[in-house]
Amino acid sequence: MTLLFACRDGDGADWAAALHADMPELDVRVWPETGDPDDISYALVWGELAAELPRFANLEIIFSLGAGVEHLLERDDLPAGVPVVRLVDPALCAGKVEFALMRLLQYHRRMPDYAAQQRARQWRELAQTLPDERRIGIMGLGELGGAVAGALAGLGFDVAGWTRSRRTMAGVTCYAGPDDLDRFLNRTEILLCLLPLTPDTADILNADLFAALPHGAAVINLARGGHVVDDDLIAALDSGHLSGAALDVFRTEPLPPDHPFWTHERIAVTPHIAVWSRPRTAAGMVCDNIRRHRAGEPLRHAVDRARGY
Ligand code: NDP
Ligand code: OXD
Repeated sequence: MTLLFACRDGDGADWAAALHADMPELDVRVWPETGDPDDISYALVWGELAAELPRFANLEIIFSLGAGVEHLLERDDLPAGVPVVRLVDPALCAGKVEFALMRLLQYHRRMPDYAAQQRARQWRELAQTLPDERRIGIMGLGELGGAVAGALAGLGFDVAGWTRSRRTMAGVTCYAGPDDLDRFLNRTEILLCLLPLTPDTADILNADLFAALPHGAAVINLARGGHVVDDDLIAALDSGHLSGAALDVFRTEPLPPDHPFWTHERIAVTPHIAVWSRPRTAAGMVCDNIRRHRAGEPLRHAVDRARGY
């Protein structure tokens, strides 16, 4: 029973130790030390190393080393018929809530405006909005978006969410599908994107979507760079329609040095650090699924390949 850990920047030794601690009988190999490719029954993989997967003829489960799976599903050489499981890690979820709240509260409390005032040595009190008057919209109410929505509702914000299928959630106004999108956007002053990247959601943060937001809205993208049409975002900020954008993810990562996002005064850039999956909290989910698989039980957090998430 052999698992290959394949991630260029990941800490293979820490992952191997955490997987062993939970499942001592698991033989863990760390890429590029794969040994005989036919031994590999499980792969825990991230990024471009997904290109290696067709080499392993006896794969039984492909685990994504992150919550997102587009790095796997977008490949046309992904081994057919092998289940794909994504990482759902309580610490990853908590970290996402923490980072999202930090960004949302910065816009809610007008921190970018105060930063501009500081640069101009200006002492001026700006109007404050109470949480129940602040309309926040979250695209995606899954593991991550749902947790952020719950935390915001707990703080008393006026929260709405937009999903593919219709949902109900206490304290959150729920919208679903393309027909509801404009109504959801029209009421959203701070928009947070936590959608998976799929053919339906690629380029969704575009000129039409920005135009449907109220004047002065801010946009936060903590999902994938492929959701944003970069030029449309810059145009919406330069026209003054959007007041700001906070971006953690980009079409090309690292963000190229000459990309205009770096220097735009209304854009906050972070280098895809909203949250990381950690071996101590995430290895258990991988081992649990291997046990389930061996016992013939359904896997948890398996991805629907056709749906794309
Ligand atoms: P989930 O699969 O749990 O949730 C996805 C949500 O998006 C669901 O609510 C789903 O709707 C909704 N959705 C999917 N497609 C559509 C659509 N076409 N229209 C409307 N809603 C849609 O994902 P997670 O919450 O775990 O993760 C979301 C994404 O966050 C990941 O795919 C990843 O790309 C990104 N991420 C980024 C990180 C970072 O550090 N920047 C870290 C971790 C994740 P429904 O409820 O109807 O299924
Ligand atoms: C993820 C990520 O998908 O870190 O987990 O981007």
